[in-house]
Amino acid sequence: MKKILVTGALGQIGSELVMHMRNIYGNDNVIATDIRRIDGNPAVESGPFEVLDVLNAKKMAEVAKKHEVDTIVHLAALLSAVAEAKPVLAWEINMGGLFNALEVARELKCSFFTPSSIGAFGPNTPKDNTPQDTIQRPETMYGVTKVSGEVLCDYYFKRFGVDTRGVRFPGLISYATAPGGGTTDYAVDIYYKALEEGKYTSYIAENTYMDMMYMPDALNAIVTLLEADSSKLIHRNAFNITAMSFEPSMLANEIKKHIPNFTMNYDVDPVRQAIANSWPNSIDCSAAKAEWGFNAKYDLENMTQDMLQKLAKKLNIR
Ligand code: AKB
Repeated sequence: MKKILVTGALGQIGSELVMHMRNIYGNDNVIATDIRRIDGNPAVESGPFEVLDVLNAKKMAEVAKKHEVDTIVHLAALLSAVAEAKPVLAWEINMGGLFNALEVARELKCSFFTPSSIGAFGPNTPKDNTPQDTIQRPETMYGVTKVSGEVLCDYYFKRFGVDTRGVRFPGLISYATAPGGGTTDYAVDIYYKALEEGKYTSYIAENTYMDMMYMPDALNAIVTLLEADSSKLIHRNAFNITAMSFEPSMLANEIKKHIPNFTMNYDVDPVRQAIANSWPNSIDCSAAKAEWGFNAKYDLENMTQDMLQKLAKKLNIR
């Protein structure tokens, strides 16, 4: 039986992952933690919740021991655009938090999952069909922490036998919880603005392709990798995974099929555009497919249909 501690549980991935895993493993077996408590949040109300700052190593160990966890899903981190604005804080949180979580996993012999990102690649990485094993010299602090995190997780596996696993997430799109401070966030914002105002100004330029994935596929990927047979894993930290790659106008055209009057224009943000330019156009996820059966169900078409339907309901828009 798994008993799972989740850090950053009220963030974009965490708030949905906690509910997804509580459905699978039982409410009491998923311990949600975050730096702040948000009363009324389903992840807070439907099972155990603890306030936990990931920089507080002592408290992290205490919470893990108290709940006798055997698995840690470490999500707390700053995303790319915020990390670029606050690089020192990003290093502290992304690396300090990861180190503390790995140490708890080592002490308590826990399995461990933490996400990496397409941000772990850089301008001299092959841009199309980016291989699983390739050049990783990112030029953002976010990317630096993601590559360092991958290497550190591999180290904990080889040196201490901690069962560390991870994926390089593309931009994640969901209707439940908004992302905060990422480069790919435009692909979420656009749905809100399309429904609320019928128009959107993209801060990412035309012809900028990035990989994306709908949240249900991301949640399935985490659970499938955590459950995967260890002996089949050649790679660990971290697997390329993706569901689709598009540029902003392709997303706008898909939305127009449902909201014909929707219009889009561009006001490019140089900081986020530079980050996007340094990332791949599309990544190759054949290693994830071969080693643990990764499979994405949603493409641009069925994701857009589902997003608009669910978001309209959430925003009370007919
Ligand atoms: C971001 O844009 O920072 C994230 C990511 C791709 O890691 N969504």
